Amino acid sequence: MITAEYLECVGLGQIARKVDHGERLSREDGMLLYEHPDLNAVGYLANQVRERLNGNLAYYNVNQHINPTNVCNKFCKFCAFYRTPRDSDAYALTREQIQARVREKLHEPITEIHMVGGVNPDLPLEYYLDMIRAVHEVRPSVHVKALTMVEVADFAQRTGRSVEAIVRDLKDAGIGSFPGGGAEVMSARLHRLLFPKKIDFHGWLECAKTAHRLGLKSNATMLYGHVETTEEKVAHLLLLREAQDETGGFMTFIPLAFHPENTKLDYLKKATAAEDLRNIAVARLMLDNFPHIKAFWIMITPRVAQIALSYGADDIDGTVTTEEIVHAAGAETSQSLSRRDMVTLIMEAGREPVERDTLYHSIGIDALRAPASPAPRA
Ligand code: V47
Repeated sequence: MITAEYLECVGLGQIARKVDHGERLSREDGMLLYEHPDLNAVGYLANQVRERLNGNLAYYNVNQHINPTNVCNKFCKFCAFYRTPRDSDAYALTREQIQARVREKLHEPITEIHMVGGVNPDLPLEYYLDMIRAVHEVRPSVHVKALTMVEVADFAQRTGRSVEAIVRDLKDAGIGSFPGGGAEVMSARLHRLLFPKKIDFHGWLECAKTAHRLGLKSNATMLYGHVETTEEKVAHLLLLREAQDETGGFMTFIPLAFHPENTKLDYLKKATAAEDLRNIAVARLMLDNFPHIKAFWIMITPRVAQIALSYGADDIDGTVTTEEIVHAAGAETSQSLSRRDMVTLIMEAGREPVERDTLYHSIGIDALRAPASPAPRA
């Protein structure tokens, strides 16, 4: 058992006291939490915050992923999904194809459609506005969580209009919120090295804060397990915490484990489960103003996501149907799970499943809580 004496003994006494009193942790605390040899002690502290904020609840949703295009002009070194227009498997879905994808799943109780893809210079803003309208024509009440700040900034740049005007257009078309991707790790060094064609973190934060001021919520991610340093990860968390102090518009933080296969960084090894848990735990402790921390089962496997529910996470994302971006980079998890699987995963981890919508409103009492077969292994 981890006791106050033990935490004192291993040099975590001061952080434990801050956690106990709900005090904000410093940059130095973040560094120590990342580098401390006892992951379980770090997880124990994160679990205290997790249970204070979210009790025994663990959230999931029923969602569908649609990637409108794989053509991208950003050429990020960590990405295996993008294609150039000349590649034989390059695509951009038409409005009819998008509607067909939505129609295919109409029998499923999907509440969210998650739409991200490449930054395709041939697709104008109007394509995306129409894409959102097209989804709602088929499924009027679904929440469309779409695009990232990278696309928003790109539209502003291409059209010569303000970020605010672009966000207003997207809102008028029916966008519900923004997913978290695009900032990767907020470091000028990593920006130069891995994704120099994308907006830098100043631009990403400005777009996110603009969206929040216009009443749209968003998520935030951090891509870890490549060539980032601990200092860079702690700085990323602090920048997000500062932005959240200003706007309160972030819903959840999602650490994303880098998958190297088919990328320009394919010589790197995939992050270990211990690193996955560490990133979740440190995020929970540092991001004291984020209501939720998500363990995205697709990235870290359902098994590690279950453990993460005791290391700071209170959300495991959704049924997903059908993930393509990380699977292009060698993810071995399945591309979707059923609603029953999500409930079983959470219950096996000793938590209480809550189906949520994108904005974390709970969707009734879960009728699926009866015991079921064991959760899937991959
Ligand atoms: O920004 C790209 C990441 C992100 C790889 O908001 C990779 O609920 C690992 O943002 N290995 C896009 N990661 C996905 C994203 C997301 C995912 C799930 C939920 C939410 C949410 C948002 O995917 C990109 C990038 O960081 N990514 N390639 C790769 N090889």
